[in-house]
Amino acid sequence: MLFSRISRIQRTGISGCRWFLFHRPDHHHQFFRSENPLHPTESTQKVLGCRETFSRDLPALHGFSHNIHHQSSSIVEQDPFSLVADELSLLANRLQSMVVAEVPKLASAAEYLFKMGVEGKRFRPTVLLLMATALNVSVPEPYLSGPGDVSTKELRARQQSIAEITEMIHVASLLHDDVLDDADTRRGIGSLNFVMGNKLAVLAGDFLLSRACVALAALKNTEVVSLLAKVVEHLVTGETMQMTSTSQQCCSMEYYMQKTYYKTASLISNSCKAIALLAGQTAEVAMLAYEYGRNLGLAFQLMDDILDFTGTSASLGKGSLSDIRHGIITAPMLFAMEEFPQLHAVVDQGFDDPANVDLALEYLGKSRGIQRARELATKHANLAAAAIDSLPESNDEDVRKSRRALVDLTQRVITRTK
Ligand code: GRG
Repeated sequence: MLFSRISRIQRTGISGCRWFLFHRPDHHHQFFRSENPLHPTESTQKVLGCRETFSRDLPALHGFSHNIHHQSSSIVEQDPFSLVADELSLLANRLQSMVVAEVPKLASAAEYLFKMGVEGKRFRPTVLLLMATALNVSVPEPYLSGPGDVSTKELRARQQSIAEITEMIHVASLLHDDVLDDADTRRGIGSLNFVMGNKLAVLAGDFLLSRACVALAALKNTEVVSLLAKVVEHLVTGETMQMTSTSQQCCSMEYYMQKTYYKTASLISNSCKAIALLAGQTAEVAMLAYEYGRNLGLAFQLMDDILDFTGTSASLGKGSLSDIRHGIITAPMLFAMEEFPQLHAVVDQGFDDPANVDLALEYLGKSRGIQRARELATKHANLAAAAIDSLPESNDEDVRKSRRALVDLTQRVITRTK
């Protein structure tokens, strides 16, 4: 039998045509309507300064297998989230208290996405708290800052503060994003702009951002302040790149990866680096922390973009196919375009006409776009795991456990369904 199972999605296109997504045993995905043979294709992309070749086959992925990152240290005895569960609930309480505002309407707007039940996956704080423990290794002599050294407890509190700041910046960006996208849901509930209007949603985002700035300033570490200030610039740059892209930029993998770094990976990568800097770690260790976050963030967004095609709107908390319907061209479609250059003309026409959405999906179904995007996500997940494996050795069981959890997260990111 050609197809192993019918996917979760069974969709009626806007134009009225019915779409079924099949998962095939060979991991090709196919939107039902065509079974055309697939053509090998190869393209070279420049991603964030390094040239990489993405080919139909995998050897081009710099020797990184697309299979699960196998190594002795990746045996996971505990769910990564449960390892930091106590600290995550402290963080939830602290976030609630940090967004208390003088004006009641602003307070209720600002705490909207911090309420129990709509707190999101807490993916970023989990990574950062695990990273804090993973880097809990002695710092070489020249890096010790002398009498000003903070106690272990104080250091942990400062690193927890980075996790809180990161989550506040993240939620602020979600609030602004929903206004820009005119979204009516977020995390399965009405978006703040939908419930309270655009003006209050923008102000609530600004308020969260300002509270994050206050907390950041309190750390009195200018390097960390400038890292996170840069992140906010990147968020705005990435969003603007997406909003203003020309049709040539829309079809460029390099542009897409740069935008993806700005919109998603910069926050987690620079926050990971901040965790290392606060611990007084060496530049090399800080860079490995950054590389872990960068590659994890890229893998995370690539999967998000795949799930926008393959997931259900219930599990994503937003309408499926929302990217393409908003004219946002992501990795699966970019890879499909390499196999079917005719797609360029469809993209150029835009997706206001639902028939164009259906046509693009038809090409995507015939292509290896979903599979190649998945392979790229896997490559970045493996690079993230490799960064953890390159950290200085430690015999401390907590450190090792957190590192295994960070490696485990790289695999969870690429196997997640929501
Ligand atoms: C106000 C800082 C600020 C920025 C304004 C609008 C904008 C500029 C940037 C948008 C950035 C953005 C929303 C990027 C998408 C990032 C992303 C992958 C969000 C989804 O993250 P999840 O799945 O969400 O972790 P949960 O709900 O689980 O927290």
